[in-house]
Amino acid sequence: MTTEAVKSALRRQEIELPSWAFGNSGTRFKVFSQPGVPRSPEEKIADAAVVHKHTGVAPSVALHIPWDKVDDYAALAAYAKDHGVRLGAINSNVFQDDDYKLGSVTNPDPSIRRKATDHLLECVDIMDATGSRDLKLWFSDGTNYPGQDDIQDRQERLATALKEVYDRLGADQRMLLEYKLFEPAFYTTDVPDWGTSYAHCLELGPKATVCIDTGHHAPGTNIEFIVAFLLRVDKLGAFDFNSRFYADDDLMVGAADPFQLFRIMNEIVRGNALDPERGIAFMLDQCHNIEAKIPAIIRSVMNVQEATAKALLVDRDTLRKAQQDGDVLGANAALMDAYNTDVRPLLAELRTEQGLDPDPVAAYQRSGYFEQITKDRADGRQAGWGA
Ligand code: LRH
Ligand code: MN
Ligand code: MN
Repeated sequence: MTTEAVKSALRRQEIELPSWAFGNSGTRFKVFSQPGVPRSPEEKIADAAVVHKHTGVAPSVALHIPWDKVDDYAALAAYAKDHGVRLGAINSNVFQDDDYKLGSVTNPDPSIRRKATDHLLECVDIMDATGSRDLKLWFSDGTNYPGQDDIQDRQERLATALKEVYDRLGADQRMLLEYKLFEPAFYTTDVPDWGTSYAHCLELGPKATVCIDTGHHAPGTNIEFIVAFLLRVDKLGAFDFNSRFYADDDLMVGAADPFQLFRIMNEIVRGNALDPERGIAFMLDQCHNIEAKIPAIIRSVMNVQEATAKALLVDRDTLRKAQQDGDVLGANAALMDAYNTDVRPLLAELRTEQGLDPDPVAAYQRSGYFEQITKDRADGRQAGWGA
């Protein structure tokens, strides 16, 4: 690919920001508060717009309901538009009510299953108002002890609820089914892996696809293989990007394992799946517990861009030839050459061409935005993970 072609692909790239990453967060031991943190969905959107302003590639914000509950979602979409961004995926939340102790859509109690499914349907109503394309579902449902509930019945209950919500989707709306190995359930989880998600999506139809959260696997899982498999069968819908050292750490994407991120983006480029037209949503799903949030999100966006630039630089002809010749070392070298390229000058040049500062973090630090929000948001209740 020529440098111009690489730049043009990078210019079209889009990365979606999670509203909740701008709120306070922590672990189950402590939630830390930071100065200037948003107090409302509008302020989260304003912060996301600042990330977009400095990077140029983050034009949408995902909402989490009810964390981002407002009376008028159409007005919230208009607010986003006024700030130069749009509302993205609607994330459902059926994991924080006392009612969901034994599960949401897989709960043994039909009235709780009804309540959970109604929430998912309400999220589709919200999508109608915001113009969002994607409904993202993640279920904390599972059990802690062998025998606690019937595993097969729970799969049946899950399929029933998914079908009801799937049937409610509009022509241009989609369902993303996210999986996670464990946590908060410790024995069984009802959607624990990509295979389970894929099987349910297949049963549902073309509007249901898998969401890969990079922090939701057993250690050592080959995520790029999952990407390759799902791309081939057109069932990859989205990523929740973040990085992890141990479990669902939700650290900045590219921080723990930039090589893994490159390998994932390499499959995306290989499968011609980078362009927004292809319909794969590249979202962040992170928590910035101890670091300043806005610059951490800018850094995360840049990390995705760097991995993408390296993947675009892979010499596909050389790689293909080496693969066909059985040249193991040559093929590996073709990949590593691209990975080991310093793409920061290329990205700085691209930003300058786009009228952006070549160093988005420095530009943000100089902008005075942090000082301003620290003053403006001194009073009132800050948004937190879970509120
Ligand atoms: C679950 C998860 C899911 C939720 C988000 C807050 O661990 O990754 O995507 O919606 O965290
Ligand atoms: Mn996630
Ligand atoms: Mn997670």
